[in-house]
Amino acid sequence: MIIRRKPELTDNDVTDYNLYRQRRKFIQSGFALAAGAMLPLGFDSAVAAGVKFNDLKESPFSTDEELTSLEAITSYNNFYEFGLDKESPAKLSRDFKTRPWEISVNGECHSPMTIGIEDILSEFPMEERIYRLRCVEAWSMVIPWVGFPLAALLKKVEPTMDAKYVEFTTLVDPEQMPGQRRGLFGYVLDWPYREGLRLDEAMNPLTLLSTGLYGEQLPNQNGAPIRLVVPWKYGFKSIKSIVSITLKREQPLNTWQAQASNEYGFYANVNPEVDHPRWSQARERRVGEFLKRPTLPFNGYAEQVASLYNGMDPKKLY
Ligand SMILES: Nc1nc2c(c(=O)[nH]1)N[C@H]1C(S)=C(S)[C@@H](COP(=O)(O)O)O[C@H]1N2
Ligand SMILES: [Mo]
Repeated sequence: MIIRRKPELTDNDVTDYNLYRQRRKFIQSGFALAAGAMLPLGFDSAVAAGVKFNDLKESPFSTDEELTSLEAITSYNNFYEFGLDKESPAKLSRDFKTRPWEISVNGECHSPMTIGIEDILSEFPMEERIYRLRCVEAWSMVIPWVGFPLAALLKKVEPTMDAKYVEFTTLVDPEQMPGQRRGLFGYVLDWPYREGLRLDEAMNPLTLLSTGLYGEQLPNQNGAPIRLVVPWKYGFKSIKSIVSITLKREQPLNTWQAQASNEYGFYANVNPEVDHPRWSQARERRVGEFLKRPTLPFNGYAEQVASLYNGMDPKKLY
């Protein structure tokens, strides 16, 4: 499959995308004929050029908040394999090869498998889900992800009774990922980047494996060809460019926890009341906005996920 490079979009295109979404909602609400009659000719062709995924299901879990611009989502990134600042990933991941790509799903399961990205794209119906992403650094974005529930993939491998956790790892390839070359940035994580979820968190319908955003395949800097999105947790849990998913008996150690266990824990649920040791988590800056806004418990997803943590020490859940 040919991967097109992301065309440069303007503010105008973002507006178009918002219109495109509104129109699709309208059509789905049963007014297709009326909508067809009312919309100006040429509207479709004005936006369709940038849309790679067809037949996207729209998700009931989406927020209707205003989208962060594609420009911001693809130029302000955390992806340490491609550099330590926010601008480097877009530049240094430009030639990153995401085809062929395989993910191994293994560990405590009855039917382990290795599946290629093309099979993932054709086997799992893709949805558009508009989620907030909240970074521990106190900024946030609203991103129209394309993806499918992680639960659908995990069910395929049939977890055993002993599977209690899921571990994810990112590709290791220092040739392609300059951040993995010792010494180049003077600061190196213990690669591969690793993340973990409890099995019930992984099976929660909000937990998404994402293969795209803004209707197109994922840009490299956002974790192509496939990354995790766990909207009620800090952004570092949403691991990019995944090559393996392992069902485990024991709680896995994630990269940031291993790096600085005084600052990062396993659960990393967004909690405005528990400060990061070096700064407050009470407020956040939506990228593109000037004034900060209050941060919501569980990033606004408390209704769906707070019950996963009943009876647990809330201080442990940051
Ligand atoms: N492999 C890998 N995944 C990663 C990271 C990383 O450095 N490497 N950074 C994390 C952090 S801290 C955040 S906030 C999100 C950012 O995702 P975005 O660039 O798509 O906004 O990716 C997460 N996933
Ligand atoms: Mo982050």
